[in-house]
Amino acid sequence: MAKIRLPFFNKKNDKELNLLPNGKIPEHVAIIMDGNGRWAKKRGLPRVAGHKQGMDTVKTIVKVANKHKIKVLTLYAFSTENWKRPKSEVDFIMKLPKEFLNTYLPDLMKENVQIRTIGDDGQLPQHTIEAVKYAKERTKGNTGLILNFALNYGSRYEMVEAMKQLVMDVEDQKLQIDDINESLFEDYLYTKNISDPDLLIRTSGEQRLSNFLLWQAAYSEFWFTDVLWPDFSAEKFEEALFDYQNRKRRFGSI
Ligand code: V07
Repeated sequence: MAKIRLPFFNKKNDKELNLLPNGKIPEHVAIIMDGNGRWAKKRGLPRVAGHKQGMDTVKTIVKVANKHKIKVLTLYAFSTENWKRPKSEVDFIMKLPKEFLNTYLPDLMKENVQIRTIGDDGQLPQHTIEAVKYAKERTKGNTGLILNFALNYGSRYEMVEAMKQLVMDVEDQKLQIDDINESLFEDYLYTKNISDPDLLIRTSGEQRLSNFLLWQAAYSEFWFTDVLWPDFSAEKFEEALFDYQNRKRRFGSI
């Protein structure tokens, strides 16, 4: 059988590493794209310059995910806590979905990428909602990578909303309390019909979940890097995939 070699350079020790030819590739990768503001500050630029550069990194990483036949890529773009930032920064960030789509939607169509979102998108500005809605509509027939943006997403909020809906369905006698189990609960989450993340990456040195996919990441492998999101590269992403290939997952068994 032909050996698939996917070479990349590890800049630290100049040693060439390969993804394992028969190694497993995570079906679902989730990423906390952290360090955009810090990247800008280091260069004497306004924080928003970091967000803009971070947007271009998204496109790079989508290409790599597609190349390795990853099925779902979930990106934490805006959390329910991010509203606490200065209004001018929030306003700028809310224009990024449209800017991203204006630049990249033709490419994403060619690459057969399907755009989805998780989170409470009803609270986003109308222009953001419309840009995202249009992209979801345009790409809904695409069968390649699912590019899933977490927009105004918070995991605790997601679970509380799920619980409210569950209670309503019990009150309406659509459900009985004894019907409630883990699998049914998952049907009430934004991630209904999406497998749990196999690999969760966070950039820029922080090592915490920050209210991202608390339920879904119960058995995820975690991978952290000090690299700031705007500097995150195809090579770094492949380093994370290589690391994942060398882990043993047991899901609680021995
Ligand atoms: C955002 C750029 C990446 C770094 C982290 C925060 C800033 C792409 C999108 C996007 C969202 C939906 C969509 C297409 C693109 C985006 C926000 C922030 C809110 F359909 N990047 N990016 N959305 N950042």
